[in-house]
Amino acid sequence: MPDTLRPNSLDAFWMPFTPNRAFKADPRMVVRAEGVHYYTSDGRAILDATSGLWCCAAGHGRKRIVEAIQRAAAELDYATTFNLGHPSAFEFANRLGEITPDGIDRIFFTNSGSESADTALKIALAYHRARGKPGKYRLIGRERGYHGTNFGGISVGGIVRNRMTYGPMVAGVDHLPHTLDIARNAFSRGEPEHGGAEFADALERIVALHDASTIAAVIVEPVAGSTGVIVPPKGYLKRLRELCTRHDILLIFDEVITGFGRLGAPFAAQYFDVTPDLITMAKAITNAAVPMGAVACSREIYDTILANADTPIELFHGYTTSGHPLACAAGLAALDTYRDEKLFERAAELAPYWEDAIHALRDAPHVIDIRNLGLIGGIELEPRPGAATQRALEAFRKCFDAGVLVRVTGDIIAFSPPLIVEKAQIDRIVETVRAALRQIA
Ligand code: PXG
Repeated sequence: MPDTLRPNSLDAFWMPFTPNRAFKADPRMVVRAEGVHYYTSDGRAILDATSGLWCCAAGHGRKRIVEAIQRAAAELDYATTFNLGHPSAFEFANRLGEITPDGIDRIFFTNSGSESADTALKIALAYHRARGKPGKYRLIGRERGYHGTNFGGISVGGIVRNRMTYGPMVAGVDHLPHTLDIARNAFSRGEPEHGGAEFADALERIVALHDASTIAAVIVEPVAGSTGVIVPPKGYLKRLRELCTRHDILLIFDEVITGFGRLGAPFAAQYFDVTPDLITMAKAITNAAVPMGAVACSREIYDTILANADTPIELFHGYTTSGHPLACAAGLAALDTYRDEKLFERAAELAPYWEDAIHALRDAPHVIDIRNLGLIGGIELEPRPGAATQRALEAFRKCFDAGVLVRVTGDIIAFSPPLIVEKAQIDRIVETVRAALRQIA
């Protein structure tokens, strides 16, 4: 690394979800990005097979978005949205409402996926209270769910390491079983065949245990990303929707990963033709050029909370930078980019090629399952005896050294290439992973 690019010390920055000691002993630095590539401090191009962190859907360094941010910063650097307005926040909410499912178009702005998850849970509770049903307070998540790192999100989330350190979680939470069933569904192409109804029917058991009159909401990722790409079995989400409706329980889709074209439709809700009551989003909402998140709510929820408020402020919730002008400008430019370049359609067209490409790794060493949907892929490796997660970590390093950035979680290699990826680049990702798997023990 040239000296000019090496910070004096790597100690001060406490890196998130990173083995700090290992990283700082052997750092990987990127200093520039454009299109589907990062460029390292030593001048190498790295093909980004993860869209940053599932977020740069249109690829990196998009001029239209950069210029929109520059203009916004020069014109209105900041304005609160507490009891004061600025046009781009309203405009962006309207534009988001044009691509969300019909009627799910009341938009609350946050700054991240974690804040979106907690916001959605709070809105669900406020809704039932506004309807005179404050007894509906339980929140139902799912094993292996990821809804960010705030207390609400880790409570409904299902990742033990994200929870066990942090003491009592939010009270009144229960969990559905996760839907990964490698024994029956290994190497499924797209939605797995087995288990849809039975995994969803687990909600009936939770209802039988607690009674529906105590349950506010169910929150799930339509496709679980962080815990290694878990694609819902056929019929699962439809059945979950039916059960929630039957029991007067709100259904929240956490679309922080699946939103903005990842599956070839604006949201997973449209892809699966299942309409939740609330949708959380973040990441690609601005192509990740400025941090932002949002929660889209049904009109029924918004109208009920507004109509029944007993104080002028209807919802006691919000963030200093909710609807920040730079984020709104980036978001509007991102939506223009997605629309004009037809990137959601492009993802849908590329999905079969992507599916064939990653399933070609079935015979590569250590592979015990391959999962895919839209432009998402996951390859599960057999854990090395006594050293779980090591194989995937080594594969990650080999791929990076060979110029391809993948993401690993446990013993799973996860992919979410930018929606602008070319077929030849998909081939390169797959061949790089194959070579990496051949090199590791
Ligand atoms: N919900 C879902 C479904 C997510 O995937 C969040 C909420 C939280 O978003 P913020 O913006 O607060 O990070 C996420 C985040 C990974 C990985 O490796 C995925 C996420 C974050 C970090 C790593 O898969 N998703």
